[in-house]
Amino acid sequence: MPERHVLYQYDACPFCRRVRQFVAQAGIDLETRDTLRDPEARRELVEGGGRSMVPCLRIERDGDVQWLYESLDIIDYLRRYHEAAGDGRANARINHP
Ligand SMILES: N[C@@H](CCC(=O)N[C@@H](CS)C(=O)NCC(=O)O)C(=O)O
Repeated sequence: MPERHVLYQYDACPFCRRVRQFVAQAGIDLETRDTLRDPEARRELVEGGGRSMVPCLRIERDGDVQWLYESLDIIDYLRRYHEAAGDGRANARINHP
């Protein structure tokens, strides 16, 4: 069963940039929400994940929702997921902020 992933982030955040760069290099198609420009996105993040910290990956699987914080954990998760799915260039390297 495929998962649905949404990245909560904003442009100026270096940790978000690190995740966005990995996603771009890996050729992963990922929906994003900007928590600075979009108050609704920020509310979803705080209510769902419990913190306003970004980046945060919302993972939906079989109706269950998990909120994953920490840029390196998000990259690791996406890498493994897309490697297992056999798509993307999931071995792309990580840039440090
Ligand atoms: N260790 C975290 C650091 C994330 C972080 O510090 N994010 C900042 C923005 S650059 C933030 O969201 N600060 C506000 C908050 O914690 O609510 C990571 O690697 O993702």
